[in-house]
Amino acid sequence: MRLYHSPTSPFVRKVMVLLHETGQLSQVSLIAAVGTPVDAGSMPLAQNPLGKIPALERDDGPALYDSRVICRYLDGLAGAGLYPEAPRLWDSLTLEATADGMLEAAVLMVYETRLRPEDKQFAPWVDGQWAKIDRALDALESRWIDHLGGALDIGQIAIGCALGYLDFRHSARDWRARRPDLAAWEAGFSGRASMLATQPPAA
Ligand SMILES: N[C@@H](CCC(=O)N[C@@H](CS)C(=O)NCC(=O)O)C(=O)O
Repeated sequence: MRLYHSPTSPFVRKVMVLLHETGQLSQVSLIAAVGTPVDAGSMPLAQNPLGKIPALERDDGPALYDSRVICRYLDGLAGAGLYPEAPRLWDSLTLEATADGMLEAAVLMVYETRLRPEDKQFAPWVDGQWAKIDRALDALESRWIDHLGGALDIGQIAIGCALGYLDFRHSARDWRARRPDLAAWEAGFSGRASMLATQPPAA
């Protein structure tokens, strides 16, 4: 299998962490891909018409995207059980959706400041994206700590990658303030071998 990859993409990181955790790294070759919504660059447009990474090429079927689909596929291949039985499954998937929503907002904030000319940037829009992340962080602190402390699942992997991306791109926002339990969970989770091996390069 071939994974279109960038070391700075938090969505790619979800897939990489899952590959580490399920012992499948040797099954996948990494293909570097770079691009943005305004310049597709080397993004895998033939594999993913949305022009986004990650995308996973398989020998026996069409390429898979997005990170949620790829993670579930790879978990199934390994029989790893990172998607528990219902009803816990619904919590795991909601946690993953929360992490992905945080990441989408966080990536859009980066695009707004990096890709849009300064005179066209719209601060209320950026603030609105951060407000989504801020509410999600509050929900994690108040409602999800028990789940995060349970057996490893896709929800934890996704949240670990989302918090890592906030540290990577939005550290000045100090997400840990007012969230001691989430900060303590992250301190432990970020020490896993899979998380250490997939840290983004220094910004
Ligand atoms: N929902 C997608 C999001 C993927 C995504 O937004 N990836 C970014 C890199 S972090 C990307 O490819 N951006 C290029 C673009 O939007 O054109 C997933 O989970 O895979």
